[in-house]
Amino acid sequence: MAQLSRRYFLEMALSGAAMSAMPAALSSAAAAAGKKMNVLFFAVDDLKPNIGCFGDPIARTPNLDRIAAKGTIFTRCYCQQAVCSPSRTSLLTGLRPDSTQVYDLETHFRDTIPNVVTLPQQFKKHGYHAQGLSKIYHGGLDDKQSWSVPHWQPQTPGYGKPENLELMKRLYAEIKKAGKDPKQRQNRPRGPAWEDADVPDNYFADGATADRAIQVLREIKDKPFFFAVGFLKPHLPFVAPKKYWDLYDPKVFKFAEYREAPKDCPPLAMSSWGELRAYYGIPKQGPLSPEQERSMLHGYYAATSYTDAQVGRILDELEKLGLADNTIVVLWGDHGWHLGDHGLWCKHTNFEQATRSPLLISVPGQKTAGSRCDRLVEFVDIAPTLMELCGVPPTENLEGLSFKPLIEDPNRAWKKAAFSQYPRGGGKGQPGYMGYSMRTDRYRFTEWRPRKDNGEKFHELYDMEKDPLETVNLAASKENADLVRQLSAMLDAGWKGALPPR
Ligand SMILES: [Ca+2]
Repeated sequence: MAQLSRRYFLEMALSGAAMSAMPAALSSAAAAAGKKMNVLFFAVDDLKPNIGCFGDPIARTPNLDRIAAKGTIFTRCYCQQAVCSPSRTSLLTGLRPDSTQVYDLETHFRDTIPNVVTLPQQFKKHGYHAQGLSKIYHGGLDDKQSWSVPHWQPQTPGYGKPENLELMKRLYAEIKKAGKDPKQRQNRPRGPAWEDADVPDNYFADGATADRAIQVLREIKDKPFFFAVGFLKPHLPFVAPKKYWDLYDPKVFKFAEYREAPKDCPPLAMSSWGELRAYYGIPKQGPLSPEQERSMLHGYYAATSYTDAQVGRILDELEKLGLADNTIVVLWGDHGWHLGDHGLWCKHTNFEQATRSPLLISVPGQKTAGSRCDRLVEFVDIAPTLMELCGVPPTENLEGLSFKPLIEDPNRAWKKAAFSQYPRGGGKGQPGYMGYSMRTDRYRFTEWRPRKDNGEKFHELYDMEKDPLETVNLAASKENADLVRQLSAMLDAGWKGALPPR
């Protein structure tokens, strides 16, 4: 029976065939009552898997752990490009960056693929109320067609301490005085990279978003919904109410063990972490001071706990309203983050720390509650999975695979590789490079291809079993030439070549 149902699910997933409204193996009391499955969809900005249920001994994330206890943790999930808008666009369309043509923070997918039907839009088309709060698409790049009602953005201050509010006023005034518009992205002044103001949760955006989410749940509880709630933390600046900083003794934070570029790696692999350097008081060149580094670590964890608490308030309301039995809860962080490893901060690379992203899902009635799945999955898989779980037909040309079979059986055979990419260089008429990266069970392999001409390619190869910190690029060594050739062929075969056997 188990064997039969596994094959059945795999075939369903691969063929993209008509979906049953509520697959038998995941049926629940909700199905018996004839209720449709809702989706509560949490998008967390810059959250890496430094989370209790992912095995982080420091993180205080009881509410993310609550989702895990009722669902599945995906320990090896990869984003398709380690920066906000390309990653989110890919996830929300179920298409990879080469199909969306969104590689930066400016391009809107309606300009490149105007007729695409997004994940929330498909739910809307099939009888669901689709609503989004705060950052779901990247800031300023919202998509009206995705939602049943206008998207909502929190309007809250960026800092809580009077001296930081004063500083921001001064920085804005300086930019205006220089004849520039401080509201434009490239001119926007940056304040301190962290802050521990003693303010209530809803003083900042994520607390206000949770307040709004609770109100919305009460309004939409009687109709099937796809409800997307975005959180801005732990994105920089690491501004969180003081009580979340107080959860951690600063002495517990350990600095990254390996702090250099990998031996023999091409310079293209590295970033200059310009995002962090734009913040007030951060050096424009060279490393952070140990004090700054400790504050960065402390701030990242505090901001994560702050968001975790907001997730918890919404989960409480879901339960209070009696919706927990027919609501799938899914939570993801849009990419990983370098917390000092390789001497790097922020995202913007193809390394494991930037591409590996947290994914949690709980499906009411799932028999594998509390399970951990170590198979390779990708963000493009989320759209087909949610459509299948809710009996919503799949949109056209999806480039991911529903991982519902892994929710059923976390140990079954699955994809041979997960794919990410990152552009480097270019701009001002220069085509630059695209780094195509592939995570297999054992290796990370990256090929930097010139985007327009036939110039030189550069390779990176890391043995993640023997060298999980990616300290040595093995691609440079002649003895690995055969392995590089094999992995290169696998990269060329792409995601279709990495699908599980039927
Ligand atoms: Ca992000």
